[in-house]
Amino acid sequence: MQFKVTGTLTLVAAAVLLAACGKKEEAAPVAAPAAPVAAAASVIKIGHVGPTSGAIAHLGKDNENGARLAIEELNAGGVTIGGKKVTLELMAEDDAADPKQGTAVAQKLVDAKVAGVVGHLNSGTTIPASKIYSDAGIPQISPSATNPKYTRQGFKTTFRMVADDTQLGGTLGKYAVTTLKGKSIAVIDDRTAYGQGVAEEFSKAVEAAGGKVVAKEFTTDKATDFTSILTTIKGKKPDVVFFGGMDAVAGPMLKQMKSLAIKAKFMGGDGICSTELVKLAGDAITDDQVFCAEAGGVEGEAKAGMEEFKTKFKAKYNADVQVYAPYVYDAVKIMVAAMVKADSADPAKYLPVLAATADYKGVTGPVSFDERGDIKNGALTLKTIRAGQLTTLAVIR
Ligand code: ABU
Repeated sequence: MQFKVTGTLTLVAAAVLLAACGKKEEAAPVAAPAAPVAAAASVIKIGHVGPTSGAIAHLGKDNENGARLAIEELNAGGVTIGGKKVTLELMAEDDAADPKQGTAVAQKLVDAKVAGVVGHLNSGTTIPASKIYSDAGIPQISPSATNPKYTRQGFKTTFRMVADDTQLGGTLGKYAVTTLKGKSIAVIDDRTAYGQGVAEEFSKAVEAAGGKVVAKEFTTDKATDFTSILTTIKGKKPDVVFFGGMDAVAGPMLKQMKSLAIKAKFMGGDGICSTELVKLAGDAITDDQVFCAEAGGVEGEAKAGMEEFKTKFKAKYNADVQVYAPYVYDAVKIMVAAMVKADSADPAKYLPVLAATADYKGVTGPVSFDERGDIKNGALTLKTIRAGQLTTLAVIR
C-alpha cells in the first residue's frame, strides 16, 4: 500500500497511517513540523469563476484576467493581515456558463476553503452557486450577473458590482421608444436567467413608454440557426429587434438578419456589449444599427482611471477589455481591502466590513453596497457601434 504525503498531510499523520498499516517507521517524528503549517497559513485563496470554455470563453477569460491582474498587483505591493505578510492565491475555475458545472465548482472552492469568491459571470450560474457560498458563509462578489434575484434571496454573502436587469431592461426599453422612435418592437431571448429576465424588463418598459411589442420569440444560448424566428419576426415589420442574451448568439443572429434583409435596429443588454460582437457579426453591422448598454460606467475624473486600466490590461494580455474585466479587478481589490481592514481573512470577520464598503475608489468608479449587496447608484453606459467600434453615447444613472 502506498501513501502520498502531501503538503497538508503532516508527518505525524503519515506516521500514524504507516503504523496502522503495520509498517515500521524509522525514527518517526513525534511533533508536526512548524514550517508547512506556517506556510499554509500565510496563503489566502481567492476563487474566481467564469466560463473559460464554450461559446463565451472570451468573456470568461477577460474576467479571469481582471482577477489575475488584481492579485498580481496586490502581491507585488505587499498585503499584511493579522500582523503578517500574506500571499494571495487565485483559484480560477471554469463553469462553462452551465448552472450544474457552476454549482460543482462552487462546492470545489468551498471545499478548498477559499476566503472569498469573485464570480460567477452569468446569472444562470451565479444564482445557484450563491446558495452554496451562503451556506458556507463565504462572501461572493459577482462582477457581471445582472438578474435581480441574485441579491434578493436574503443571503448576507452576495454582492454585485453592476446595475441589475431592472435598470438595464428598463432604460433600454424606454430608449427604444423615446429616442430610437421604435413603434413596433420584436423581442427575442435565450431562455437563460439573464436573457429572459432582461427581455421581460425591456418589454415592460417598451409598453410603459407607449411602444408595442409585436413579437416575442425565444432561442437558446447554444443555438446557431435563427432563420425560423427571424422569418416570423420579419413578417411583423418591427422597427427594433431586442435580444436578451450574449454576444456569441447575437453575432450570428445579426448576420442572419442581414441575409433576410431585416433592416431593424438591433438592441441588447450588457451581454452583447462586447468588443467581440463586432468580430462575430462581421460586416452585418451598419453604423448606428446596434445599441447596447454596459451595466456600469464612469464619468468625469473617474474616466482617467478606467483608461489607465485598459492600457495596462492591453499591455499585459495583448487583448482589449471585453466588458467586465475592470469590475472583476475592482471586486478582488475591494474584497482584499475588507480583509485588510478587518485584519482577518476569516469570512465571518471580514464579511461585515465588506458589506460596509463605502465610496471605494475603483477603476469602475466609486463603489458602495446597499443593504442587499447591490452597488449603490449604479450606472449604465449606453453604446452604439460606429465604424466597427463600440462608441459611448451616454452614461445614465
Ligand atoms: N449580465 C449579462 C451577462 C451575465 C449575466 O448572465 O447576467
